[in-house]
This record gives sequence, structure tokens and C-alpha cells, in this order.
Amino acid sequence: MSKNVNVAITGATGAVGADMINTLEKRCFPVASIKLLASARSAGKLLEFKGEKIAVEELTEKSFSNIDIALFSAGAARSKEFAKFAVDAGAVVVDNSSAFRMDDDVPLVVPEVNAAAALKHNGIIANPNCSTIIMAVAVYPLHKAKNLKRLVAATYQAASGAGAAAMSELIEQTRVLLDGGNPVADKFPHPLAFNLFPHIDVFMDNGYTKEEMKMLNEARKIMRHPTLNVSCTCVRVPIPRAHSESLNMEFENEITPEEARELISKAPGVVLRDDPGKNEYPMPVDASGMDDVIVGRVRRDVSRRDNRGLEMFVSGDQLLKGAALNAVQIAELLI
Ligand code: NAP
Ligand code: 3JN
Repeated sequence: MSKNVNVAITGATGAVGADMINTLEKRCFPVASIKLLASARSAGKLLEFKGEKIAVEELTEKSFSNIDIALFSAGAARSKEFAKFAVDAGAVVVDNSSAFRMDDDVPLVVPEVNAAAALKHNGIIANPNCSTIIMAVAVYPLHKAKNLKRLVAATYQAASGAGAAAMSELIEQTRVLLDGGNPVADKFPHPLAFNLFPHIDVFMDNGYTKEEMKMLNEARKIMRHPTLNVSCTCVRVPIPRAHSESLNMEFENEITPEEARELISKAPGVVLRDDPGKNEYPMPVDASGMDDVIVGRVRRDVSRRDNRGLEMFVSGDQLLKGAALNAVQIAELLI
């Protein structure tokens, strides 16, 4: 691929799309031209890239002529319908949705874990689910050294994980509650302000949600670990931005908290913040706007008799590392 790249962003007006535009600019991605695509509702809306106002265009089958890299973030239905037109036009698609993640011929990439997989694509590379990415960058350095066998996780997922309108809904519900009114839920199954619920995406026949099953299936594929056991409960919390996760891990080999901290402090994409005596641990307010995932509260699992279990807590910006930044990092691997 040439050095200066014609880029299209599908879903440019969304929460992830906005961060894709910012991330391309911030990382000085070699953009020759940029095309911003969204629904017909947004056609003509002006967005800014490098100080220049660019009009949003309606996504159509013909949107991708002359495009080298198409970043897709307009939901799985749009990816299923339109990615093929981008590929046929000669673009490489980096897709943020679940549409192709588990397809055998589509690499599922977190650059800190499996960058090489990105180069074996057939036109489409998938970006994993945001909770999975945040978990994978934190856990992979430990897995590489000590062989992870089982992971039990609980997530604390921000409102913006469900899109820009969902984040606005949380703010509005909070205002209504503080004014003594009754908040109304639209984007979520229940009001989220001053509340939380263990329900993200749809429920499956086994009682887990689809979001929880993504953590299992995608983690196995990214870490090339088909026997990894993962059980997860995904919870929506009244936080605007940045997902957090409580992770309980069982390893094949013994591991001490000191070894884990050492491995994490040397690993890419993660930063250790683990000084409970000074009230220092991962928090979503700190992770918001950060590229790295924050890891802390690393400790031995006291429920076990051996030294093969660890607990830790992570916070990561799901719109950046969980979506836009990871997608742009994948695009960087292509040029
Ligand atoms: P969002 O804020 O709701 O934005 C959705 C985007 O999709 C908007 O640009 C919207 O355009 C566009 N869109 C919707 N229907 C369309 C259509 N028929 N044709 C063309 N464009 C259409 O959602 P988001 O948070 O950015 O997330 C987008 C996708 O990214 C999700 O569906 C998910 O697959 C993935 N993702 C999200 C996150 C996250 O933390 N939010 C993390 C990982 C992955 P209009 O403004 O014109 O409606
Ligand atoms: O809700 C969250 O915190 C993350 C949401 C991710 C999401 C939302 C709608 C559709 C996804 C995803 O990335 O898995 C999808 C999807 O593509 O299936």
C-alpha cells in the first residue's frame, strides 16, 4: 500500500467515528484524502479534520471508489451490507463490528497481541469488541509468560459503549433525577442514572448475554488459545466513558503479584497504577482519553491454596483502545 492513503470512515458522525477522526489526526496517519460517511440523515453535516471542514456523505454502494482503507463503525448490519463494496473497490476494510469477527478468513486483531495476523487478510480485518480488547491487552503479557487457563470477569461498562445518543441519555436522566423527575429509558432497557444493570446486548439460550459470549469467543481467537475458559458478567454502569473490568485469572504456572506487575510494566498498551496505600488504582475518569489501559489492584487470589491465581482490576477508554485507536493501529500495520 502506498505511503499516503485515501481513507473512508463509515459511521463518522458516531461516538467511535469522532474518535477515529481525532486519532488519525493525533497519530499523524498519512492521510492523502478522507471521506466521511454516515446515514442520509447526516449528509451535508460538516466535520473537521486537520482544521478543514469536510461534508459528510451518505453511505452507498459507490462510496468506496479510490479508497485504500475503509474504517467501518456504523454497526454490524451496515458492515454486512457495505463492506463487500469497499473490498470490491480495492480497499482494505477495518471493521469495528461483530459482523465478521468470528469468520475463519478474517483476522481479529489487537496489535499488542497478534499484529502479524493483520497481514493475512482477504480484504477485511476485524476489530474485536471493546471489552475484549481492554481485557486482552492487560491479560496477554501474563498469558504469554504463565499460560492462562481460566478467566472469570465482571465488567463495568460506560454508557457511551452503546453510542453517542446513549451517553447523552445518561446525562439527561441524571439531570431529570436531580430535578426530582422520573427518568425515561430509550436507548437502554432501564434508566441508567443512579442505577446499573447486568444486561449488555441480547440474552442467549445459555443465560449469558451476547456481549459476555464475545469475551469468550473473541479472546480465544485473538490469543490463539482455543481451550481458554472464560466466564463473564457484563454490567452497564452510570459512567459516561471508559470501561472497567474485574479479572480473576488461573494460570498453568505459578505467578506472584510482583511477577505480574513486572510483566505488565514492560508490556505495550498498558500502564500499571497499583499503589493502594496512596489510593492509586485504575478508575474510568483517569482512563478516559488515555490510549493505554490502566492495570492495578494486582493480588494473589486468596480463595486458592496454590499460587496460580491472580486478581486485578483494569480501566480502559473503550472508544479509543476499545475501538478507534485499535482500528487506526491496525491500519498503521498495513502501510
Ligand atoms: P453511534 O454513536 O450510535 O454512531 C453510529 C454511527 O453509525 C453514526 O455515524 C450513524 O450515522 C451511523 N449509521 C447508523 N445507521 C446508518 C446507516 N443506515 N447508514 C450509514 N450510517 C449509519 O455508535 P458508536 O458508538 O459510534 O458505535 C458504532 C459501532 O461501533 C457499534 O455499532 C459497534 O459495532 C462498534 N463499537 C462501538 C463501541 C463503543 O464503545 N461505542 C466500541 C466498540 C465497537 P448517523 O449519525 O447519520 O445516524
Ligand atoms: O455496549 C458496549 O459497551 C459495547 C458495545 C458494542 C457493540 C454495540 C453494538 C453492536 C457491538 C460490538 O462491538 O460488539 C456491536 C456489534 O458489532 O455487534
